[in-house]
Amino acid sequence: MERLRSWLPEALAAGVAGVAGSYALAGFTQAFVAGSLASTVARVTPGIVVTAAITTLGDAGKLLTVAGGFAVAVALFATIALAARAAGDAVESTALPPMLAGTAAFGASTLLTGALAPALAAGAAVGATLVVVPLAARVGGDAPDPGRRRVLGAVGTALAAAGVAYPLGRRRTPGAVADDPPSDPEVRSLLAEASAKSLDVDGLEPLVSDEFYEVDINAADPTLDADEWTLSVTGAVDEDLELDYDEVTAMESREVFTTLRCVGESLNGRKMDTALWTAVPLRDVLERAGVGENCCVMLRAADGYYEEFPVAALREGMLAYRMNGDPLPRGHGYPVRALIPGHWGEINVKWLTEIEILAEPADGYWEKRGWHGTGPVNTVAKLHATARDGDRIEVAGHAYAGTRGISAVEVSTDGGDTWQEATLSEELPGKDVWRQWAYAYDSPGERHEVVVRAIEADGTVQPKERADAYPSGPTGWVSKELRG
Ligand SMILES: Nc1nc2c(c(=O)[nH]1)N[C@H]1C(S)=C(S)[C@@H](COP(=O)(O)O)O[C@H]1N2
Ligand SMILES: [Mo]
Repeated sequence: MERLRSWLPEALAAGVAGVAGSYALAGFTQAFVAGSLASTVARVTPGIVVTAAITTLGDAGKLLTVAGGFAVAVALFATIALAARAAGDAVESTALPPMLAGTAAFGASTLLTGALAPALAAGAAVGATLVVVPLAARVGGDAPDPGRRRVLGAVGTALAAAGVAYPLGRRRTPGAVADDPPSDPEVRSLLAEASAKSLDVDGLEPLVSDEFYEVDINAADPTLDADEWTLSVTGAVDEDLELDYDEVTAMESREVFTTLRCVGESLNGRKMDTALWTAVPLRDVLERAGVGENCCVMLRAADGYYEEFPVAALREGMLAYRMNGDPLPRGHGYPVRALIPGHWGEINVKWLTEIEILAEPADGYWEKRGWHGTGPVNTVAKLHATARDGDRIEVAGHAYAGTRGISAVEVSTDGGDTWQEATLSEELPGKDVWRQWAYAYDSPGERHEVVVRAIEADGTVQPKERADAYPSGPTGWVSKELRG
């Protein structure tokens, strides 16, 4: 026990160094042990916990899985270091522990990630720590007691490893592959149109989102190479098809404004955004494969994600490969994702690799976890901006009804007793795109409740009844209490 405690600082330093070594060569990708472990943590966590994390923690949930991945990775290497020390102690060898620990750390990393170079770096860092920490403890000969020297040596080694690895790994973390400004004249003019049509209210996001939300099951997103990527069409088809990136992008494309909304967001949440996508229609691809009268499709992706929904929705779908004129950012599905107009975000599968036509319905990733998020979106009018100018108050937000379209937004400033029509942003081209609304009024000089509701294109009023995100998406009118 006593000996175990004396080894602990060194073992933890080995844990940190191993993670640092792996990060230095992998960056934040699936080849990084902590990234791969974080994805595993997220996947084996019971659906109900994941659901709670999404609806209550939002983006903090993702941070939590990343932190979990780090903790498990450090603990793994630390345990390896402890076991190696114990083995060395048993045979009274000082050479054995670093070699044993390094080899075991290399083996474990390879098994977890399948990536050799980062695993080698992790192994080397763990092994080296078991050499360096005892040396450092000996050099610091003046410190009062050996226990203290061991802790100082361990902390110093861990900090040094992290300090060296951080900038190296950062450089290896792939980001967006942007080539701005957008060179395509049609993209430029459509983006200019969206910006001109955006209402100018303080704190209101424009019609094309500045920050597009991200939701997926990964701690570290897949890093795909467009040159190696392929999309296969399989299952109940006349003929299996395989398309590569050049074939997809050679098809006749169009620029479409499309809004995405996550079924797991809160009623007035921030997981609804709009971009201009460059996309090719799926209809022609499906025709070539001969999809016939089948009921359903399963889309599969490089991150192991899969979602099932009716073929009828797929026929209206698209393969998107550019976003606002740039290649799809990695976080949004590089190189190719599905866009399924009017449907919840979850079937807009990113990093798409396979379209499997099914003869029978099946459950997708989220449906196995109790969600019903494969259908059309619920209608919503959000209230995100409140601007004041003297006694004037202006409230504003976005309204979205999928392909049903928005014809009006109504605002009540007296808790729903009376209603006025808000100003709407001019429509953007496209059948599946949100609109902004804004409404200015004289402050009543006292606490009052602002309520907003959307009217669909055919006159249907957004349902008033409130429901939580789980399982079928949030419903109800957004309301906000404002002080005089
Ligand atoms: N491969 C893959 N595609 C995915 C997901 C995922 O986890 N993996 N998440 C889905 C969910 S739940 C949503 S809401 C949208 C979000 O798209 P965005 O991250 O581009 O905003 O992607 C969908 N596509
Ligand atoms: Mo989602």
